Amino acid sequence: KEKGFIFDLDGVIVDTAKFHFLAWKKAAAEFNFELTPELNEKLKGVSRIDSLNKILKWANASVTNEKFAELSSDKNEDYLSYVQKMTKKDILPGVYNVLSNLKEDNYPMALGSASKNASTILEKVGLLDMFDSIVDGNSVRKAKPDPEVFLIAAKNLKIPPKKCIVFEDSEAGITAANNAGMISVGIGNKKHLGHADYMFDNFNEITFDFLKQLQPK
Ligand code: B16
Ligand code: MG
Repeated sequence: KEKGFIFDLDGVIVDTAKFHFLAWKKAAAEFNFELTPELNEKLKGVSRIDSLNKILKWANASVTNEKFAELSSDKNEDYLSYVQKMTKKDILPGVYNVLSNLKEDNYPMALGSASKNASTILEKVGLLDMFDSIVDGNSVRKAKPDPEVFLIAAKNLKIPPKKCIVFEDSEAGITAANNAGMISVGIGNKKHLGHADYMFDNFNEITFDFLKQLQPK
């Protein structure tokens, strides 16, 4: 195939942002900081360690290395307790259709996520088999907006970066896709995604014909 498709996870395939929010809110309460939905927006697409560093900065708090590790592991345990309850009902609107159409036509597909829990989540919602490659927080050193995650995905798919299409819901993720020289498709909140090549509210708005005719920039 001449094109490859790369999907972000949180905010594109599933809405796990609400679980990250609940878990970070609980962790932040330990140092008496109230995490608001507005601040939570800034944690989307950001790694676990960078997220905790940001929250501590907002709270003007500092903790020992030991406490830092404990907060981050407690947060993850709490987050995973929500993830355990996920089913295919948690797949965002229109996503299953797009994935299965692309799969039926043998387009190479990869996941490009900052999460270390990506495979667990895909397994829970029954989408693990859809992807030819899973590039996640365990295989990447440089976080979005660095293009590393998407460049590794393209390499694994054996498709040149400029022939890859990236679906992203975060500002840093669209910047990463653009930095990789790929075609960027923003999903969701238009306010933070003005730099995307294309923009949609959700996957119900994306037709298979549109994806087939997409050309490199
Ligand atoms: P974990 P994405 C990101 O996923 C989330 O948007 C972000 O909020 C989270 O902190 C990050 O994954 C790390 O997740 O703690 O599970 O390793 O949007 O890149 O799929
Ligand atoms: Mg995301």
